[in-house]
Amino acid sequence: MENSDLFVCIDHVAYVSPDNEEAVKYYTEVFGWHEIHREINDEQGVFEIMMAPAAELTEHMTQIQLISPTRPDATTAKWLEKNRPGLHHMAWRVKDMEATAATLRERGVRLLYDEPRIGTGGSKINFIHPKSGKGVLIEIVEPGKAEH
Ligand code: V0V
Ligand code: CO
Repeated sequence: MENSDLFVCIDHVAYVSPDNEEAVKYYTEVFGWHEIHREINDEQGVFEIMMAPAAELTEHMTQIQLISPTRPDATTAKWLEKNRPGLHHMAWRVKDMEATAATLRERGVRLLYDEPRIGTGGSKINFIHPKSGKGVLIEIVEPGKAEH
């Protein structure tokens, strides 16, 4: 795959805290961000709220994903035992999950899942392990049909 076809844009940056309702209130009232979507992802053990700088999403608009863990064994709950609330991962949007994952694997990148899992709004997601992400947890996401 050509380098210029691998990634589209930064889809979202994720902020993890124990209290998502408190976080969304602050982002809305103080920072003026707009809530555009919320859901619980049981597999990932997260309650997530997608925030945008405008009421309507436009193509390539980066979102902020506010996350709280929904159970003590969630990866983000374990992360909060070791870290203060803060930035947890960034997500790079891809056009073709299978092709991008195959190219990254060819280049020796460690992906967490053999097959993509389901993320926000029916998207396909996988993660680059922080050891392969220069110390950063990087999600790769192919949006679901309802999104851009
Ligand atoms: C752990 N490490 C991190 C990190 N979490 N580094 C940067 N950013 C993070 N968020 C480092 C940690 O400092 C250790 O480095 C090493 O990785 C191993 O960490 P650990 O504490 O032993 O944790 P593990 O290995 O049990 O779990 C780490 C991984 C886990 C990345 C494997 O968090 C995971 O499976 N993440 C993928 C799923 C996920 O994060 N789901 C929540 C978002 P040293 O000390 O060894 O140097 S769900 C989502 O975003 C959705 C649904 C969506 O967008 O649609
Ligand atoms: Co995410």
